[in-house]
Amino acid sequence: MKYPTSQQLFEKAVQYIPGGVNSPVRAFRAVGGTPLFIKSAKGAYIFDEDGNRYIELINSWGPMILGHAHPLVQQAIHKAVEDSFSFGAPTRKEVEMAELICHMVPSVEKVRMVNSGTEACMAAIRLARGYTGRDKIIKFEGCYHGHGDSFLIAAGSGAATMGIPDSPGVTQGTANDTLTAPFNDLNAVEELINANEDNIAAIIVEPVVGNMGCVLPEPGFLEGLRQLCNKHGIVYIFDEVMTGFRLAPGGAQELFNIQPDLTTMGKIIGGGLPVGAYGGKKEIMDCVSPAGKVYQAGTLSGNPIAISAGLATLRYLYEHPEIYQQLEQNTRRITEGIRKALAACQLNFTINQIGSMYSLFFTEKPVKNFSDAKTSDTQLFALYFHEMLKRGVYLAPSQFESLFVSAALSEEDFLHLEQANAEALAVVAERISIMSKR
Ligand code: KE4
Repeated sequence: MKYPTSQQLFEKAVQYIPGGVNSPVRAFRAVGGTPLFIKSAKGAYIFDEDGNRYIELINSWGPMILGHAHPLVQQAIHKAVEDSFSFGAPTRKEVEMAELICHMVPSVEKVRMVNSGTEACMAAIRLARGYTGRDKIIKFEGCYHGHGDSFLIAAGSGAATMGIPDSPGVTQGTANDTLTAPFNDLNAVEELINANEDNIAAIIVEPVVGNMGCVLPEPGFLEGLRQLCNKHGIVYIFDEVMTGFRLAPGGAQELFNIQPDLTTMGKIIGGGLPVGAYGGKKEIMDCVSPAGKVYQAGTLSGNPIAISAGLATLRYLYEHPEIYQQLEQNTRRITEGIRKALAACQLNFTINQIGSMYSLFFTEKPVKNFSDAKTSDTQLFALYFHEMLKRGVYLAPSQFESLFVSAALSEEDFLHLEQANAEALAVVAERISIMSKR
């Protein structure tokens, strides 16, 4: 039987699904061409419906830190399905998951499981508002905290990729309660606080940003936000949906030694299945229903299959902390190869990297906030993206996304990546040379 190709599937998909995809950034709108329809994945590789194999540097936007279909995670899922799929009642596994998260992330004294990072972030700001009795929140331009209305203001990730950082459908009333500042700009935050004294419930930040591409906090920035939150009674929320359990067993807050009041989590804690979570100080979390009055609920929250996949993943990371050094080395190996290729082509583009996250920005400026990131040449990025795809490497189809390196890459994969980057960036350099002669 001849199976439909990605092209045929996409032509059909657009008849039934908006834009043919169930999440916008997958549509290749920013890079052009037909999105790949993925058939399977294993370790460091994904396989599309046309029988092509790619080395994978998206890893489902973060969850597949161990690589795809890790045997331990697979076994945990297979075992869990034997006991049926969903009960809508408390289970032993949810207690084990909560205990493990609290152990790995000490600032989290209590935690509530939900089904996505969006849910976790929506719940966290509702909780901050309920706890403080205040209305406004501060977020940062280019940061993305899911598609909750309050966050689709100057949002990064797919919203930035699609050129709609401020989405239609978000009411002015909602937008009025979301204040924004440039990432890494403490003065701008202080000005917002002074202009809205005693009415700011929370500051929510990606401690390392993934959603404008990978952007690191400047020294003192995260600590400065901590001090401002202490001084003004503001709830400090680390959105660690991406960085949690990726940058260290305890996430970015372990790496930077900062204690937020609340942390939102997702991706890795589901091991590839739909899981989110929010947690933090007992005093704040005990305001969540039914312990307190801040309402939040979910039919599939704590789903036993998803929790089993997440538990297997987290337990492996907890029991093998050496993996984080390996991930850092793997990622530096890739970025060093890119630096070599850029130098060989006399290109001076910017690379940001931390742990197993990195981005190559097609700009010569340092990238420390969203304005810097937007100086990138997205046309050159699109050319690079497709040149890498041709060479069997699957990158995020947007300049405004971080890449995620898994532990599954082999020596052969590193050599392949180095060669592909050298060739793809030579094509980019050639294009620049042609353009400059016009
Ligand atoms: P989800 O609702 O997509 O599980 O999580 C939302 C979210 C919250 N916070 C951060 C820091 C995030 O990165 C995300 C989601 N990340 C994007 C990738 N940039 C998900 C990919 C997509 O939207 O398809």
